[in-house]
Amino acid sequence: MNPEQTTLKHQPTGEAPSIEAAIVLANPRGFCAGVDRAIIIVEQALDKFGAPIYVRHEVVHNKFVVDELRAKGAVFVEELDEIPSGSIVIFSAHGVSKAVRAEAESRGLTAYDATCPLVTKVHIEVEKMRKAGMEIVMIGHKGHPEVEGTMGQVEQTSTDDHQASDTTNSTGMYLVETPEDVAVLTVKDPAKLAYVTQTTLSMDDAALVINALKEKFPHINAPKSDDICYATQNRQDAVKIMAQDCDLVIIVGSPNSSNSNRLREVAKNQGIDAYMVDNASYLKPEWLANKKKVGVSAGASAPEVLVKEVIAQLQNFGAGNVQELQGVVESVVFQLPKNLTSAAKTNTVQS
Ligand code: 10G
Ligand code: SF4
Repeated sequence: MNPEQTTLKHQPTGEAPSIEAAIVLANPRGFCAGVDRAIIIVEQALDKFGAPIYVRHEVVHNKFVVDELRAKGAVFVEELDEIPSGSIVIFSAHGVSKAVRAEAESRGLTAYDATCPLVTKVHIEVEKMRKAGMEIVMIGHKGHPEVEGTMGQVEQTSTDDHQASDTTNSTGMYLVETPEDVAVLTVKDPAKLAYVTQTTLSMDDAALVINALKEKFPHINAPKSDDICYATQNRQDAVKIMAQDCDLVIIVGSPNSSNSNRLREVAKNQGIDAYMVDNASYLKPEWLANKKKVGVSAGASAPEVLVKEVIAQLQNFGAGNVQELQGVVESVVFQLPKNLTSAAKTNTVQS
């Protein structure tokens, strides 16, 4: 983006802050490779097969993205029994349990998988660990779809009526969120234990939980490579650096976006005001009062167009020039699912 364009276009019209605050933009911010891929999958499915295309759960946790796809013909559902047999379904970027995959098949649905490959990597890890006879502690947020999907990679026994998001179940997986959860955790055999994490956790909070696990279970096996993904790490690092020089931080992201919430916390933990907004209409002019530097970033599911609108609104409130910070350049690109790219187009218009 060209920061100059943004600064030239907007004249202050709102309640002016008492000091003109400069704006700094974090880098990297916004869409990660998994979100890019997931949106393209829905768009390509719509293009190839026509509407309706069913999507299990919000493909990514962003209202703007979901509304745009809905307008193009995507139908978002929470459960597969809302989908007519024979339809097309796309699994969200957060991943699904094995039970959901099996249900899609038994309901006669054609599934295209928008699960981020870095989430799939954790799924494979879980399967291997279980096959090696280990119990697994998952560090994650209860009720989040990624946690349900990852916990659901191991089979439940027929007598097990727990939900995949329960903190413990007979699958040999345990869910913990905090060091306090670790303190009360009991496992079958501490010598055969491993852990995995949700990909979008706060790196600092996860480190505390991992330390607690290592202290309590010194033989616990760590994942081969970090489960917290590159995009989460880069965005948190960038906000941390940016926030050191700011007295206000705005994160663009929807309320249900876990990684966006974590970015707001990272800024807040630096002892400054930090707010998360779904779009520019949520900004309040009084947030800028007496602020000298406003940092702006966006969660991995928040489109850049919303960042531009937030900058424009901050400038309407009286904020000044935009400075874009330098950061890690990301070049990760994921391939689309083979069954989608090889599928023949059926959405042909009859003449
Ligand atoms: O941060 P969460 O997991 O809530 O998801 P999101 O859709 O807001 O951002 C993209 C991240 C994922 C798809 C989870 S791997
Ligand atoms: Fe994939 Fe990370 Fe993006 Fe999640 S946040 S979709 S794991 S790249």
